Amino acid sequence: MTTPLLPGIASPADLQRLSDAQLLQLAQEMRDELVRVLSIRPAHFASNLGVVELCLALHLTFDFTRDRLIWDTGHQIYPHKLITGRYPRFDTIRTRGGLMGYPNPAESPYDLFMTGHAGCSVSCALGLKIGDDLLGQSDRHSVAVIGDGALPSGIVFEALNNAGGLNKNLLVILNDNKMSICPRTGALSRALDLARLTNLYQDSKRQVHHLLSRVPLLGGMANQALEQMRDGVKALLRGGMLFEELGFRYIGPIDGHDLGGLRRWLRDVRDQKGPILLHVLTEKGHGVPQASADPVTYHTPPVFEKVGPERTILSLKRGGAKGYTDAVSAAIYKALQDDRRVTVITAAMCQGNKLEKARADFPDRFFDTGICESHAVAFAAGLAKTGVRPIVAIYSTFLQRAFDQLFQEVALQNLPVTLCLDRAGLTGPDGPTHHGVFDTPYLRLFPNMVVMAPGDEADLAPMLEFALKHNGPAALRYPKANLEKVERPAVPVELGQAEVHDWGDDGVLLVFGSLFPTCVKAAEKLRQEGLQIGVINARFAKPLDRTTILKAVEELPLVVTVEEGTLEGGFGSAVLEAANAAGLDTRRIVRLGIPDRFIEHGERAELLADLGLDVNGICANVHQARTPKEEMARRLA
Ligand SMILES: Cc1ncc(C[n+]2csc(CCOP(=O)(O)OP(=O)(O)O)c2C)c(N)n1
Repeated sequence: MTTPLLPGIASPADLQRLSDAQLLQLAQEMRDELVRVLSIRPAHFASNLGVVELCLALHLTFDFTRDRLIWDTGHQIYPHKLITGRYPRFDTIRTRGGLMGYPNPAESPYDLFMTGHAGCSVSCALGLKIGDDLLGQSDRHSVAVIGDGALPSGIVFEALNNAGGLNKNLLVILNDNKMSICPRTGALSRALDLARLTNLYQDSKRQVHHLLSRVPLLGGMANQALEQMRDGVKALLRGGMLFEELGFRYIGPIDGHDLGGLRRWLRDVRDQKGPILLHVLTEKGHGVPQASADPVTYHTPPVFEKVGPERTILSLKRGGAKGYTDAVSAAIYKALQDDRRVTVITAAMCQGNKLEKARADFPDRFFDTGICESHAVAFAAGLAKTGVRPIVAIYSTFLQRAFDQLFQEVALQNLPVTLCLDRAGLTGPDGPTHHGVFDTPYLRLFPNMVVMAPGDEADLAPMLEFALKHNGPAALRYPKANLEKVERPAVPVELGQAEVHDWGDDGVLLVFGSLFPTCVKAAEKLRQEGLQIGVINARFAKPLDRTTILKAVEELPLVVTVEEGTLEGGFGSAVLEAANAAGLDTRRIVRLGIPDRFIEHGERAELLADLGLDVNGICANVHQARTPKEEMARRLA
């Protein structure tokens, strides 16, 4: 039996003493470790399997204690974690207190930025390069690795344009596996396919260019024929020409699973001058047959059973309970059925938003823009202007990339764009890059914008219906959580109207969105403890139901606002502002929500409990809020 090598890799320096055969063994072991750990925990899988050789080749060629490496998005960083001293803790990945599923500078100096949003690698790598140069450290190399899914993000082209213009030494590695999460979309994907087809390697390309440059510019027919030939050959090289025109030297495509070849190419480009784009072809899910055959499912598969050394997966264990995403996807489907004007737009998250059925059945009214959130929102504005009713189905955290489009193209024009904000709240194991906790403040900033949150499953469909009828922009935010329902008579959704679930003499929980069922349970518990605390399902953060809310602040001894979002400028702030503007005593208002710090990763329920946003936490907060200040001071003394 061969001795395992992975446990002996404490840092990339240890790779240097391995033979070629041992490096291949190590690649196998890294894949085995990915399969072992990720079979028991949902996480990014196929993308990581695909970059094992690329990761090894990069660390063998560069010294990232000085050189700079940015993995775009960061979801494919697991092999990098395995060989940068984190193998012993790899078991803990994506659990509370354990390793993060994305780059994290607090874990390792080999991770430069904490990222999880796509498209920033080239900009950051360029900034690093120029900063190092300015500080007299121009020997440091800068490398960005970006997937073909992330490549079409607008910011990437802003960075390529800037880098090509500055003509700095920058290496961009295009990790082309033909996939985003779903199959990639857009014209750029065709250009990359073409580059794949030509399959010309750098040497032969150089020869062709050399030959072409020597074609003399003759007059008449001969010249015409030669020019046509030149255009024909150039057309063959078209996949890379896009980058060449942006000032990059395009090299490739090369095989991303041939470790020896990768190392040779990287050594070659490492010492060349100017911006270079190295096109590397990889297979998403490489080494696990089911994952490479179905990379969409295996992008982030549920827990699975595996057997044998061939890494054959026996079965996927899918979760049973339905979530908010399911209910919204069903409501969107129904809206598409009911109204020919309804369209749905996703920025590369068709699978995450469960829109596959809409994509299949309404191909002319379904649009996947790729990872281009800002475009998706402005595009929706264009659609809305014509009379079409666009729904942008988007994760709360990714909508941040479209802040200015929300302002100008949507809110300023008062266009009826419906924003369905999935994963609004604490998203769990993805952590700070993915928690959707900032949308309420950044949406409620803008005049014309309606900001809603369903209190439970029953609110969802009526809220979407309301948004589609409303003559202006409207957003609804809902969590990454199983559906919950508070049994009660239906109360129609009306603009700026809260739903009074019950009124309590001792105070009220005024809740915006996902924690409504939790608040109902907390109120029951408080009742058993002798307190009459009511619950109001606020439904709207903008416009606020001033009548109901100000009445509560005026008449009740305590109003506790509750939201699964940041307290900085959130729903609670809106309530404080309204009460203050009405000249009411705001000391009766207590706000519960996410404090002003980035929240780590962990299960949503764990994080909510940590933050005092579960039943016990809310009850404790109510008791504390009722304790007179003098009594608190005495207890603390
Ligand atoms: C701004 C932003 N939008 C959407 C996502 C969700 N997302 C994570 S990975 C991914 C696909 C990335 O594809 P690619 O860059 O080709 O990497 P691959 O997984 O194929 O290796 C998407 C859409 C994200 N992380 N960031």
